[in-house]
Amino acid sequence: MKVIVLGGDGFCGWPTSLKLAKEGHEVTIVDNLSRRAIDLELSSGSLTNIASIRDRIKVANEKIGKIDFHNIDIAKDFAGLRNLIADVKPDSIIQFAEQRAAPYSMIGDSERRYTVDNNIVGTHNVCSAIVEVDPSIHLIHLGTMGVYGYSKEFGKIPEGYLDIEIKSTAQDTQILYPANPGSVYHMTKCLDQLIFQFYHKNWGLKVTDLHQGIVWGVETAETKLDPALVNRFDYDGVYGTVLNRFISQAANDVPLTVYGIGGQERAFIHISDSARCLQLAVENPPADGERVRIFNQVSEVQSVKGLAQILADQTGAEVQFVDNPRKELAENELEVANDGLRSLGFEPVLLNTDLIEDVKFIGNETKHNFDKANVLSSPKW
Ligand code: NAD
Ligand code: USQ
Repeated sequence: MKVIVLGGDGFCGWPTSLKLAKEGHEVTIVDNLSRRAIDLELSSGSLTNIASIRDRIKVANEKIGKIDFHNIDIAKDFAGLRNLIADVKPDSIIQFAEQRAAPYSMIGDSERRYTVDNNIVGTHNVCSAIVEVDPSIHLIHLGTMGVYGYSKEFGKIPEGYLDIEIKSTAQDTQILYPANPGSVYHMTKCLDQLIFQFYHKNWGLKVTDLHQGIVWGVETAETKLDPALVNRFDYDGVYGTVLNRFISQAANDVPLTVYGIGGQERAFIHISDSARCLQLAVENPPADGERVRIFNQVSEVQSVKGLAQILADQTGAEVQFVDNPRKELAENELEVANDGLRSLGFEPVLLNTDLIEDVKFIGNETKHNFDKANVLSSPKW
């Protein structure tokens, strides 16, 4: 199949592109390299030494399969995006290209507006370009578990839709699960859902929206094949996600920074599983006319303090409870359905000894890049 991967230079997009190419698909990466620019803006960046996009593409073509690259800003260059789609004629387009850090989106006015402009306009441009070029192209979008609000208010979280009964008519129906964002970033993912719902209703757009949990780990079978293919690994207080931060902290003898009492439960998935799920979505498009298909792309639920304890037990790291810089529930209980991807063949890898392997890799290969000043750098909101 031909696949365009928007945001294919990023943490999830790069290993997914390699995986798809390895499986024999023809991959075209589109990325404006804005994450590399934000690394400079934040004086932070990947703990691993990521190669330039030019070297990544060269080595990927030598060692893995067919991957092409185009530097296009999908929010600002609609014509460039539309023309590329018309030239490539993809079977599917994966949309990873959004500003994805909740803390970044809460720093201040310019970061709030950038996140909304970039994510909403970018995603809308993709839908609009597909409708112009060929509405049969399958759009796969990376949503987030955060659209649901992490609560058990309505029981186990279903895959995107909620069964309800309308009291006045005693009618049973289904609605899009009530959106409950916790940051401007998460708000953009909630708005993306409405864009898809409307484009499907009006133009029959074929969409899979993958509500993904927090991705952890760094390497996949493909990124290990050459140092130039190594994946990025964020560890700072803005882009670093909780388990990867804990892994980098354990590897560098820094106490694990549990925010608040660590009672927040979240869904997790390993980076290899994330790429595998994208492969399953690409190879199994929804049927013609099927409503927006929503899958929860998650492997398991853990509490933040539980994660810290697992790592402390495995590595001897110290656990430190620090003031929570975020406005969020101190504790929540979460239970999530993931039957959709499982029905396509997804078998999740659970937190296990890989964790200690990642700590060793991060400790051995990247110690010289670790900057302690980046550990407690999260903005307060
Ligand atoms: P990332 O920041 O590492 O990668 C995003 C990529 O998109 C970057 O390379 C960036 O340069 C590019 N990009 C951003 N705006 C662009 C634009 N306007 N035009 C072209 N390229 C643009 O993020 P990631 O961790 O790989 O996340 C990818 C997607 O998956 C995001 O949409 C995110 O919301 C979602 N997601 C990520 C996680 C996670 O834990 N990392 C969890 C759930 C969902
Ligand atoms: N946390 C800590 N200590 C830390 C960092 C975080 O206790 O050092 C806590 C946070 O307070 C929060 C939880 O860990 O309760 C998760 O935080 P996170 O930064 O790992 O994840 P989040 O901000 O939710 O965002 C990440 C990705 C985002 C994706 C989302 C999936 O950056 O792109 O959408 O995970 S989910 O959380 O399932 O909505």
